[in-house]
Order: sequence, then C-alpha cells, then structure tokens
Amino acid sequence: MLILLWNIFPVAASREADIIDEAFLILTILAIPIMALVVVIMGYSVLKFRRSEGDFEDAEYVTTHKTWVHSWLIWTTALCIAVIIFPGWIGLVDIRATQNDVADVTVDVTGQQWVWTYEYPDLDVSIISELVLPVDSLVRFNITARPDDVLHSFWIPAFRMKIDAVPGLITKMDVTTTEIGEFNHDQNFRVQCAELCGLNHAIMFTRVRVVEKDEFDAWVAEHSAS
Ligand SMILES: [Cu+2]
Repeated sequence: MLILLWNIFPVAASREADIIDEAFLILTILAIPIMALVVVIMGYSVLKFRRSEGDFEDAEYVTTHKTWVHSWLIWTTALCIAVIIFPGWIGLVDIRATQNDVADVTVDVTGQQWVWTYEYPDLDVSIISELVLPVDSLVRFNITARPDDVLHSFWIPAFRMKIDAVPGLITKMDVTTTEIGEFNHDQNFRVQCAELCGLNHAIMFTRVRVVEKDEFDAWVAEHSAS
C-alpha cells in the first residue's frame, strides 16, 4: 500500500519535495479510513432506512443523538488540530528553515505574458530559454511580474514548490536541489505558470536543467555578460 502510494509521485528533486510528499502521504493515509467509514455508514443508511414499497407514512421523528454527535465533533476536531500542527505547521517551518541561510545561487525571476525571464544577479547571466541550476545547492528565487502585467505563478513540479508572481511585489522561494535532471528526460523539470494568465498560459513554461556544479560553472562562463 505504502509502496503503491509512493509510486504515484513524480520525481522529487529537492529537499522541500520530500517534506511535501511526506505530508501528502500522511494526509492520504489518514483520509482513507475516514472516507471509508463515511461511505460505509452512508451506504448502510441508504439501504437500511429506505422507504419500503407502498409505504407513504412520514418517517419517525428523530432527535439528535448527542453522544454520537459530540464524539464525532471531538474526534474530527482533534484530528484537524493534529494535522494542522503536523504535517502542516511543522512542515512549513521545515520548508522555511533555509530562509536566513546564505544562498548558493540567487535567481531573479520575472513573469510576463507569456514568458519567464531569469537573471542571476551575482553571475551576470540573463536568460529566457532555459533555467539551469547546480545540484546540491540552496537556490533562492526572487519572483515578480512586470508592473503592467497580470498575476502569474512560478511552479516547478519536480521541486514541489510554487509561489505567485505579483506585479509590484517580490516573493521569495528557497529550493535545495538534490537530484540531477532535465526537461528532455522528465517533464517535471520545468517552470510552469500555475495561474491562469491569458491566451498562452498553458505554454508559459521553461525547461529546467539541474546539473553537476562543474557543468553549472561552465554554463555560467559561457552565458555571463561580464
Ligand atoms: Cu502566466
């Protein structure tokens, strides 16, 4: 069962992806027995208490079964609070744990209809054709949209991370890359706009390539303006 659920996930190529996949798995496993219980009780009630043929009498008047209602309320509330704390709050703190660390690579991202632009301010690289990142590195994305443009959303499925690109605002997203990969072998290595932004929203994407550090340095040397 666990193995089956694990296999539904696309490649997880960042530290953050593991945290998010774990949260997804825990919530799914918790939801299965509850969903099953609700469906079984509903099915039972529909069959057991259905109107018999030729019976046009009103149903018996039923008052609230307080013990059941209270018990259901207490258990579901407790479970909700539990998942808000873990994996919710604890997972969020874990994902944001890097925000005060010094990033290995900083990328300024700008969204506009219907293209993403990437600038590596410390490396003097500006590019739109692809997003290249070194593996095992803390990458900090500073994301915005052109002032006269609409909302976009910067999403990389292989990293499981997504944040809005808002005109006039800079949003930040940290990703620690853990796996080498590229779009040509796995479509999850792509930046995809995830906020409906007009006619070409669906094709507002960029190929992502996560490479060894040497290869990244060579790529920077080739594309640097200085
Ligand atoms: Cu968009």
